[in-house]
Amino acid sequence: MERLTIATQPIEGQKPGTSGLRKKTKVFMGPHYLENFVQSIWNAIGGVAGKTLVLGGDGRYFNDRAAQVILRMAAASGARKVIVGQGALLSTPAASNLIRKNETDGGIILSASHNPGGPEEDFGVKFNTPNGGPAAEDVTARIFEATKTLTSYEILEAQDPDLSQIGATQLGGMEIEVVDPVASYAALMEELFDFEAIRALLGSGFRIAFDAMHAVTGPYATEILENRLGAAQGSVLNGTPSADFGGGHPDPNPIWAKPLVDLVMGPGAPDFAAASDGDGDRNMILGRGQYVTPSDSLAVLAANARLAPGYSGGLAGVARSMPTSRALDRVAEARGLDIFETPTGWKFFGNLLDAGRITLCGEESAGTGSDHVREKDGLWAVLLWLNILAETRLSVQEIMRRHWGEFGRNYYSRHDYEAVDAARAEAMMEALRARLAALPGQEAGTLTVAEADEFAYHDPVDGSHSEGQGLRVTFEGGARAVFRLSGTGTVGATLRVYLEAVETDPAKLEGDPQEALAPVAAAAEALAGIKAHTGRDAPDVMT
Ligand code: VG1
Ligand code: CO
Repeated sequence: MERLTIATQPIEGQKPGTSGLRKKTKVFMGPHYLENFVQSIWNAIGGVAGKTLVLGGDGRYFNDRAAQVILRMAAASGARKVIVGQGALLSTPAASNLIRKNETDGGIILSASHNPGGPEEDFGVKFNTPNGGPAAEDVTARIFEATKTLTSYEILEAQDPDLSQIGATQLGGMEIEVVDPVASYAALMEELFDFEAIRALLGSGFRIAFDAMHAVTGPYATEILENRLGAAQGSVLNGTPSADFGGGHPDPNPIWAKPLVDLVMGPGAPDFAAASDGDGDRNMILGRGQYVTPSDSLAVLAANARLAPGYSGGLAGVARSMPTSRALDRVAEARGLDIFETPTGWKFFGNLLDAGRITLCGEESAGTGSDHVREKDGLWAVLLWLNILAETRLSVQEIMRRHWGEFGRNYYSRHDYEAVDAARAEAMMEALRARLAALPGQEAGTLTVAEADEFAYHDPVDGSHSEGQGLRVTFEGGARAVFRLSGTGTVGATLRVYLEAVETDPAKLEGDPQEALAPVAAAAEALAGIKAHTGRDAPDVMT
């Protein structure tokens, strides 16, 4: 086994986005591309000599090859040990759990999350720090800086170690421990939730469906929902991970998981249904005849978390990303909980969770989680919902009616314009940005602007500051429109327009969201000129 030093040159554009570095798979497979980025991670964290890391991914195309390259690079740079999920598979929350449980020096997750996979689609690499969470902005900035000055990387010339068998092996003096990807995570879930109560619910004729979308949660959901909780066999749909996610987008929303939505809206619907994304950190919650928006789900979980053993002591506080609806704020206010508003991306919750300022947090993009790990966690959200349903014996629809009746309803929808010409999208944002200060008092469609600004975040724990985190316009009466460019796309720019309207009139709590939001959508168009700037008549995706 020979340790090689390979000469290389900086590769442009290796700048981590909202969640790690995401590019077309072919780009990642290009000469030195993966190696450069991984060596830059090592360089940015002071090397990996003597360190222990966790490694795994969502099973997409190139996951297996990339894992072998990273192992040989870790060994060449003197890492002590790498803990790898069997078959190089780990869901994102399970990787976070292993990083924490084993008190490691961090880990690498191979995933482009909800983006499609395959040779023509997307791949991604993300570094998580010893707290189990995605690297904070100062670390990702150091990684990016390192990519710009790189001249060589270290790699071992060796045969591929066998990652298909659980157990310990060696690679050039480095220990590799191949672990069951599910075991430690499932044990953590048993600590947090009342499995007996959920088992009783599922044994009482309550039927569930979980769509793993051909992605990494299949084995987790099968073990936890079917084997341990006794859900009927076949409750887990599309449960075998595949390299191209069955040719679909592993994105749990009403567009990409439409068959599941059709199932709960049709005859013979199950009582509860859910889906998760490519890497298992997102969730979509459904009940018979009911779609629960992620923002509402977060609010419901915050209001009812006490019903689960892991949260029976109450919540220290809660947080949501800025574009997430303010349904959570209503719960926080009613319950006297501290609430924080952070920029988009899970990395911004890390400090609040580490400092014990919050217990629960979430994003409108179908991510909810708690202080049990430092990532959002799809199956965790499903289990907390099931625990709440087991305790209350209410239907999902009844839970939502009760929630809106108590707190009011924040109608909410996100309109995405995908693969827009980047310069045109930037121009739209720039034009709106320039007008923000002048907007208060102006009319936009049938609404009047109350406040407008560009969101910046001051981290109350470490004092760090993040600028340019989305343009937000609040209207009189409490409606809101937020504009942001995505940091996870791989083609052009994706414009996200987040729309919200508050309703407390008991007679208007069960309307159609797009109808309730039509005045806000019209106001957003009037203010930003989306159609003229992007050349698009309508959004590509509405969630
Ligand atoms: C999107 C979501 C954001 C989420 C991020 C990573 O980012 O909006 O809320 O944290 O994806 O989620 P952006 O920059 O495209 O809006 V995942 O499940 O893709 O790791
Ligand atoms: Co994800």
